Amino acid sequence: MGSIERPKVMGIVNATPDSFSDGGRFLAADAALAHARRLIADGADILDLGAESTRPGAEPVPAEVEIARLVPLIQAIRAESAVPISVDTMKPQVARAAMAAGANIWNDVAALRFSADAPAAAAELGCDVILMHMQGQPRTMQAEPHYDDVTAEVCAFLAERAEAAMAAGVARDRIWLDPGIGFGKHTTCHNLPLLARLDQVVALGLPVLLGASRKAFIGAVDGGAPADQRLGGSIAVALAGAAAGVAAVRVHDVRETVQALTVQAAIRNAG
Ligand code: HH2
Repeated sequence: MGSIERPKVMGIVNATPDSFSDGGRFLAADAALAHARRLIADGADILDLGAESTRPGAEPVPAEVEIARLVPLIQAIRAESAVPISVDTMKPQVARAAMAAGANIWNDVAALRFSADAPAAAAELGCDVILMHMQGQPRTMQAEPHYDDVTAEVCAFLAERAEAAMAAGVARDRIWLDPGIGFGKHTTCHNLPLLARLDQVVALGLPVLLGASRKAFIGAVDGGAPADQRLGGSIAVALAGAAAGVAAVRVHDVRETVQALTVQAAIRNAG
């Protein structure tokens, strides 16, 4: 038997400014590049750059603003590193600009559904595409999520979106799937059963990305721990994902996650 490899670690880089003043924007761009450098040094296998928050209730960001935040950052990272870059956007025009600037992966939490042009754009770009499950729309998705069988419904959705992408011309070996932890899912009633049956998502036969870092269900399980105190829970989910066979995890705390997954793989390989 060959040795078990750990999942790839995708580090999250937020390119969303807190302030809309020019000074704030400049500082935000600088801070995003510094953060990207830090995550590369910490061992990130992939960087995921986002310029539009998908948090419930977050305001949409126009495409030009997303492009203005992302393109200079991608160029600056590319000038010093060959690390694969993914871009977290629902807009084809942003994906096009990002790939032209040197990004490699389109991370679409809308799974190519929110723009009629999206499937054809993904095919034309020829980049890797992450198709994520979400019930509803980002602004309202946490209002009243409902499932009869969350895992079966997420799997059926992902299989359908992969078929739609391939029908539009996206190559099968470019497609990743993501169960969309926290996207239109009740904190514990939906996220926990889905995580318990992640092997069913993996069994769809395409690489799976798992994004659970610091999400609300961890706080719900651990007595209301705030987002900055969810590292232990985030690592627990990454380890569970690795045991279920996910290909990659999307995390804030790259160094700690790489270490946990490396030790887990070393133990499994010694057995
Ligand atoms: N989660 C968030 C954003 N993008 N993309 C994928 N593919 N999978 C995810 O689970 C995912 C994602 C959630 O982001 P949010 O909690 O709003 O903030 P952050 O970007 O800091 O994680």
